[in-house]
Amino acid sequence: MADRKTPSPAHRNSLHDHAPGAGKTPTTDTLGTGGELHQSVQGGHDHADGVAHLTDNFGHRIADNENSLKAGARGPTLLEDFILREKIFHFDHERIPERIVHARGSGAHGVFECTKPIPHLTQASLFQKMGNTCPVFVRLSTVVGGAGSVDTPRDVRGFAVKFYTETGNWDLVGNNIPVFFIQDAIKFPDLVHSVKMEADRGYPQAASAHDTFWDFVGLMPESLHTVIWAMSDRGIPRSLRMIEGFGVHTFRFVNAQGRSHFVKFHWKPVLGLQSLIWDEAVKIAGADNDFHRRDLFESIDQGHYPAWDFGVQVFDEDWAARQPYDVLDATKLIPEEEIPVEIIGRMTLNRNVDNFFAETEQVAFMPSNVIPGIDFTNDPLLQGRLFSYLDTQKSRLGTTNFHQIPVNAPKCPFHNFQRDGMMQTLVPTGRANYEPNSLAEAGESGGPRACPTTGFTTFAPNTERNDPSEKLRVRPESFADHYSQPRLFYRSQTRNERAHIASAFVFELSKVQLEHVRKRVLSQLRNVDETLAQRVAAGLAMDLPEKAKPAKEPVDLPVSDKLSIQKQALDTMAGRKLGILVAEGSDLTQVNRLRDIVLHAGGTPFLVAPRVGGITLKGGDIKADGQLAGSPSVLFDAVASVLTPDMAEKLTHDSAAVEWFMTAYAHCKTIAHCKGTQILLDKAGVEKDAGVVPLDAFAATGMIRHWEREPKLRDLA
Ligand code: HDE
Repeated sequence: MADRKTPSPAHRNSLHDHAPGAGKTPTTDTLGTGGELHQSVQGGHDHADGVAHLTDNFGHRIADNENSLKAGARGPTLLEDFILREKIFHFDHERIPERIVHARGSGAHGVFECTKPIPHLTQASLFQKMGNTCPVFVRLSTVVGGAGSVDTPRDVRGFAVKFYTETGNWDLVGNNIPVFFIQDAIKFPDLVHSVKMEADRGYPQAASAHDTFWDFVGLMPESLHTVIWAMSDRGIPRSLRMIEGFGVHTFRFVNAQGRSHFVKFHWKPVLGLQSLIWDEAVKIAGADNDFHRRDLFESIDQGHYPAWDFGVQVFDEDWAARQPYDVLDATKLIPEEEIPVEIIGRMTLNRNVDNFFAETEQVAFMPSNVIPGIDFTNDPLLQGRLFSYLDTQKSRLGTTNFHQIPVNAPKCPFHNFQRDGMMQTLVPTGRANYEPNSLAEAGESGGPRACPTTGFTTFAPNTERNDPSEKLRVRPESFADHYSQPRLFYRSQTRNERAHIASAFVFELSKVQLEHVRKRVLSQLRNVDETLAQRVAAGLAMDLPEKAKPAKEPVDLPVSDKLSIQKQALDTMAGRKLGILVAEGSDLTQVNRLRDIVLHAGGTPFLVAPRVGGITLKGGDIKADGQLAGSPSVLFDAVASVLTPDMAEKLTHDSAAVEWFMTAYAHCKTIAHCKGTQILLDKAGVEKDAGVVPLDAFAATGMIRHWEREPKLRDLA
């Protein structure tokens, strides 16, 4: 493994520059920072032999960190022990409420660079000049599970990006699926309650395969589009570095002349899209609970920085009005074949967090954080979100001053008359805490003033086919077609991908206890695609129920290849991991050859051996990266083995070794092997095919999955 990269001090501190009292004073005229009052947690004033003295939170040095103060050596502990009390008091309060959704996430810092300026479309500062850069913080998450749940459940993934622009923070809080389950914010608590663990029994954790979720789905056909995406391979990504991101809603771009266009935002992973196979996802949950978190952390740590191209689909109101769906409806996407995604920037994640709690846990995203040049639309889901996120931060972070937490603070100056509140860490000077004031006329600081020319102005013309004089609790007629787009999605998949979707429905519905719920979902699926409904019914051994009556008859839309992962798969080893099985006497030259191929292509080789400490190969001694039983092949994109015939024979009696090949084969992975390994392959039932190759064919075969093997292993009919 490569050495851990240590960022330069300047780099590390970039986020902290605007922390209260940290050198620069971003808030000079109204929010004096109190300079010397703010000592850093690391101290810096108090070193002995380069090691800081241990103190309590008020700076008192601690002489003994092993023993509490007692009345006699075996006596009771004294209340007087302020050191013990402070330590335990603080510990007792370490946890804050976890996010009600997206509780489990991984964060990283990075940079966004504009690669194609678009001032004609938007005045957003970061898109004005080629090469403009701005720091970002990204949090990628699962939705349903709690903070300590697994990384690989079938779920949507959150894709939240905070751009620290020179005109303020812009939060693009999206998902890895371009549509959402519901059309109106008022249904969000119902959706989330239905999918989270059931209220009486407290399970299942991090899983949608249970009664209440599917009950909701069957009764809310608008959810089907997102459901079919979640049931597809998109719901079980191989890596957080290999997911797309979507802003989901239609937003507005507004240019300097006040002209507006609609826009949809996209993130496209440079490493390409890749997913797991369901059986793999299940096994990984046991083999490495932190599979995605570890993968992201390690790749950044090793300097393999994940990157995404940032793209936009831009269109105007006239185009929108001609579509068979409403662009304000978050359950609809715009096929890329209709409006291509124009790439205008790239984001690279290049620094892990220094502290998980301070940054990843405390980061507060809010879709209401927009900058001049970007504005909202009347999408009723987006409108509800604009309320919700500000609210949630108060209950999660406990104070209206959550914006002062370094990861949330803007990196541009901010000045206003908001004052006080719990955990106020800024020390404003002067008495100008209201406006208008004339204090400047007396030579005092009068504080900041509004900026009509450069400040945020809401895009005024409400042209979104709307009559604002009517107050109505209704769903617009234009939101009524719930089936055409899930049908489009299903029909745009490859044969294997369709089979995966059908299997996912069967798996999930097989966990549903209520017969009428299964039936209702099947009756909905008949509107999506009859063959899908038949496959699912057959998998459950159920008769097909009557078709649900659609509010609007679906139509057939032209197939979109961009909706399929397999149709876009990249044949690359970059970012992928090769597991190499070795044992006593393996040929080191061959091992090194494999390692070089993978490293050269930007991948990671990982040596697996029956014993991890040290091993004598033909050609030298090495240490393995992982022990066989603890490093099952589900953790790798492809496997290779370099074994002497003797060792291979011995390993045929080790179920971990047999399973290593059996599952690699079942998951359609490349298996590159030496002659000696053959006996082990035979035991594992591995048959020869284009993906089972001799070692010297590994470079040409690569680490792509061999889907053509799948019909031999699974019923795809
Ligand atoms: Fe969220 N969502 N959401 N959401 N959401 C939250 O905010 C909410 C929606 C998304 O990594 C919460 O700070 C409502 C759509 C992401 O910190 C909460 C509605 C999309 C994250 C909340 C939606 C998202 C959240 C929980 C319907 C994709 C994680 C903690 C009106 C476009 C951000 C928090 C992170 C988090 C509310 C719908 C994405 C409770 C009310 C649609 C990626 O405020």
